[in-house]
Amino acid sequence: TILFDIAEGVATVTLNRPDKLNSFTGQMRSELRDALKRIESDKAVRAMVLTGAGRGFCAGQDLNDRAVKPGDAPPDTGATLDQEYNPLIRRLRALELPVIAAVNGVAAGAGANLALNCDIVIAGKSAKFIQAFCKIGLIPDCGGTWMLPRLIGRQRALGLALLGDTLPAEKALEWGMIWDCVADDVLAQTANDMARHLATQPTRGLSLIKQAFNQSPTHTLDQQLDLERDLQRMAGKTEDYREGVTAFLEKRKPAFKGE
Ligand code: LHQ
Repeated sequence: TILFDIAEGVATVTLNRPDKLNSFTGQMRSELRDALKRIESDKAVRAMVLTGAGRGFCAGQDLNDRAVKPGDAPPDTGATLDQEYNPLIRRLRALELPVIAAVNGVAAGAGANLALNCDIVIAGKSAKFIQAFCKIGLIPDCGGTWMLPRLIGRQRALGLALLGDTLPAEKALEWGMIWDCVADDVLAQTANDMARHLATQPTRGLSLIKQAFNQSPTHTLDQQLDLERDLQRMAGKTEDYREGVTAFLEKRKPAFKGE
């Protein structure tokens, strides 16, 4: 249910249940977890692209898995989040390399918020984002209630969450929810080009940037200044920093190793 490929320092993870718009089954969650684990342990991987096969990106939880027979107790949705989705989101956000979401079609429910947890979101023109949860009596999960107001402000975030309206990619771009919106037929190439570029950059430094931004929303300015000092100290000790300065002074292109 997941396709996995590594080339030129880029791991491409493709959600692959196109008939069901790549909605999440337990198997897909565990395959995605394994893919992220492989990326964590492979030093040659220095950027990741997450995308979907077929006409959808991901339609969220597979609702067939959540059907309740009359008389049966409903499955504990909190436990599903605790044991399966939340660890995936934490893992994705903690990856020490840049993650690009190439949103090729509809991203609904957990699928929308999975995309928004990537570092850079690029969508095809026909893509759309739906906080579909309210339509089945649930609340936005996978970090949606944390991420959305920070990306687009409380009014727009709460409106999307309460109404479950479809947000087309171009409007998502206008609202600052995503990085870019490109023609459908160039989406995969655009994301791959960006990922290949990022895979040649100072990976350790980029991961420290990510850490700073991940922590910033809960910090005061004083706390963030302290964090910047600590992370900059680490960045300043990397080989890539040394190479970056040397290459600049020698007026040549730097050759970063990611360390
Ligand atoms: C699907 C799904 C789907 C199964 C399309 N499941 N089959 C966390 C923790 C624990 C529990 C619960 O949930 C969560 C988090 C969540 O993600 S909750 C939110 C779950 N997602 C949704 O509510 C979205 C449901 N899907 C839709 O509203 C529509 O399919 C959208 C708007 C995404 C796309 O609409 P269309 O482009 O018109 O496509 P379609 O509806 O015809 O779907 C194509 C096929 O995919 C169809 O199957 P079929 O066999 O009839 O051709 C759908 O049944 C199937 N599919 N989403 N989530």
